[in-house]
Amino acid sequence: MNDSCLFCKIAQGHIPSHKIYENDKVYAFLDLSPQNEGHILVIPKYHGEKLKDIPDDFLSEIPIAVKKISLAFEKMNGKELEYNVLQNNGSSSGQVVMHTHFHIIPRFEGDGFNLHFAPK
Ligand code: DGP
Repeated sequence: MNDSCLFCKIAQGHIPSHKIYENDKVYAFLDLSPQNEGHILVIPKYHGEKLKDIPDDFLSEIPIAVKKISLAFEKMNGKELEYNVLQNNGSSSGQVVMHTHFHIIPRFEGDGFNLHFAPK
């Protein structure tokens, strides 16, 4: 963990967040600037800027956490959560917070949200 990193501080509870899920390797919380209702961030409890910096034993927990969160949503709401998982890797891809994180962006029929990756 890095004392000057925003997401390290959040994972350690030094900065408040709305926790969604946690285990010894990952922390998941609501995004402060949601792209859609219920936008969640999942981060490793290991400080590394980019995907390549994260040890496999932390990284491998991320998709498992995504699955657990989606199943918890389904159990609570009686319907399946549909979503995009997005990881901005590097500033030119849109990464602003330099602690590796994965966005879970819930999707709803007709929400008008348009993810497109083709260069302009
Ligand atoms: P990215 O552009 O991929 O680096 O996304 C960073 C995300 O982090 C962005 O969607 C907003 C979110 N964020 C930034 N600061 C905070 C914060 O202090 N708390 C929470 N919960 N989310 C934050």
